[in-house]
Amino acid sequence: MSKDIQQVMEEKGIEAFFISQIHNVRYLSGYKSDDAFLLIVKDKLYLLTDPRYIEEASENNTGYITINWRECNGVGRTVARLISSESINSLHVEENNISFDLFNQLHKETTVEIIPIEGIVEDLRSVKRLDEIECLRKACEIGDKAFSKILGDIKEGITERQLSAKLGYYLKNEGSDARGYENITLSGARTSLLHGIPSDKEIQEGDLILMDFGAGYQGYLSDMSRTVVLGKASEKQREMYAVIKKSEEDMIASVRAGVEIKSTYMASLMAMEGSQYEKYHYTGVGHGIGLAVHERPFIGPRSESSFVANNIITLEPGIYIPKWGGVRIEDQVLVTHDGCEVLTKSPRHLIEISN
Ligand SMILES: [Mn+2]
Repeated sequence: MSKDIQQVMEEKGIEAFFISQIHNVRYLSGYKSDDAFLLIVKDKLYLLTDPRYIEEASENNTGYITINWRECNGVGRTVARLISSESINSLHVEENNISFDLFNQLHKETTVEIIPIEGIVEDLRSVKRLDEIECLRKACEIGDKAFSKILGDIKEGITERQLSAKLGYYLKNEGSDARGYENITLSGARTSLLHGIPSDKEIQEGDLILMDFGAGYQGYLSDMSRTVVLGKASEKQREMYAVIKKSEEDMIASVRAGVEIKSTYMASLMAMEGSQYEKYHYTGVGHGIGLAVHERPFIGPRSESSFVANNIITLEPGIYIPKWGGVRIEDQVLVTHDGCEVLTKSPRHLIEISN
C-alpha cells in the first residue's frame, strides 16, 4: 500500500511542497496536463493550472482546489499568495524539476525559505497502486499483441524505419496511447547500438533484428525487447542468444520483495561469467516503469535499496559487440512477496523467421 503524500511530508518535516514535475502532478492529483502545478500544505491540496484547462481540472474530483494562476499574474505570485495565508516558514521545491524562471519568481514573491528536495514523489510512484498495476498490465498486453503481428512483416528488403512505422501502427491499433519516443528497430551489425535510431538500412537474410518498444495505457507504459533472426541463426548468434536468455531467466528468478536490487544485477552476470561476452555486457539491466519509461528503482551495480512488493520493473540484460551486433531480451515484471509475475508474455526462445 503506498503512502499518502501529506503523511510523508509530516514525517520529513515538510511544511509546504511545490510540485512541478509533470508525472508527479499527474500521479498525485490524477490530473493530466502539461501545464499544471501542485501546492500541498498540511491540510490543503491546490492544483494550479491555466484557463485552457480550468474547466476540466475543476471536474477532477480528487480533493484538489483548482486555481487559475493567470488570474494571480503568474505561478510564483499565486504560490506566494497561498502560502502567506498559512503560517509557513519554508517551501520545498523539486530540485531537478523546477525552471530557473519559476525558481526566481518564487524567490521574488515569497519571504519563506526555499528548500530543494528530490525523490519524494518518485519514491511513492515506485510502489504501484492496484489501479496502476491494472493499467500497466494492459500496456504489456498491447505490447505483446503488437509483437505477434510485427513478426509477419520481417522480410528481406524492409527497412528498419518501415519496420518501426508498422510496429507503431500495430501498437496504436491494439489500443496504445501515443508514446513520447519512437520504437527501436535495428538490424544486423546495428543491433549493437544500445539506443540506436531506426535507419533506412534494409533487413538482410541472416540479420539479427532487435526490437525495443512498448505501449501506453491511460498514461502507463510498457517496455519490452525481443531479438529475432531472419532465416537460420548462425552458431554465434545462437550462442549469444542462449547466454542472454539464461541471464534474463536468472534475473527473473532472483527478484522478490525484500531482496537487494544489487543481487538481481549480479544475477544478470552469472550466465556470462568467464566467457568472451562478459566485457560486452551493459550494466543498466533494468528499471522501474510507470508514468515514465525509466523511473525508480534502477537496477545496476550501484543500486542501494531492496525490492518492495508492487514495484514494477523491466529486466533487460544485453550483450553488445561493436560493429558485430547485439542481443537484448526485456520483460516487465511485478514484484511480489514470493517472487515476481512476468507481465509481458511474448515467447522468450530464439525466433528464426522463415519467408
Ligand atoms: Mn527498457
